[in-house]
Amino acid sequence: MIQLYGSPFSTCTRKVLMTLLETGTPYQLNVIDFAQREHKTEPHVSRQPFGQVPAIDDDGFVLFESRAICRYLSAKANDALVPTSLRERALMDQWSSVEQSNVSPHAMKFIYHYVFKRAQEDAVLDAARASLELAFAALSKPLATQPFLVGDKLTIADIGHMPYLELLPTTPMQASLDKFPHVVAWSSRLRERETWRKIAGR
Ligand SMILES: N[C@@H](CCC(=O)N[C@@H](CS)C(=O)NCC(=O)O)C(=O)O
Repeated sequence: MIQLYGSPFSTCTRKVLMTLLETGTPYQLNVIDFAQREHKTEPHVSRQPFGQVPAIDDDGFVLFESRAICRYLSAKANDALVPTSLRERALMDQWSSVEQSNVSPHAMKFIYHYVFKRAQEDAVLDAARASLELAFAALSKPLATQPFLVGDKLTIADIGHMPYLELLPTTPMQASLDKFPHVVAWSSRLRERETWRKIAGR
């Protein structure tokens, strides 16, 4: 059985949890206690050299980096969450890169400030808001005509955005999100999936 090392509140762990649930992969979550700094000490740093979560151990095969883990888990499940055609796979990779570069770092500024209470300067939040609005405008284009980022099937690219779509509406970014109805509709569809509701505890 897949051993997952992470925290149920960590955004990156949540991507892996959703992938595990969407693929019906049996797993065991081993909670890494941040308060005890377990993420920065052995045995965790042998699994994840940067002292971060998540990491998995699949029968002795250890893997870290949430997006790589999601790809691996999907591949193990007959690539359930990856499109079959070359061009659709390329589009999935494109939107995953957008999540990694244009969404996650900026969304985390709001999440640090408003959810985890790690204060960010106003200028940092303003810059993050501008970057996120640019990303939401880009995401709106495919979402105007299809339910998911790549056609009509959930892929890893959608899953990657989920932790941010769950938490940003609890911050002042809600006002920005409201300017992008296709993003809001996509977010609602994803947030209502049974798998995500389980992760979010709803
Ligand atoms: N690129 C890594 C990022 C992992 C990451 O930033 N994890 C956070 C929790 S979501 C963490 O462990 N933070 C603690 C730290 O950096 O000390 C991934 O996608 O797995």
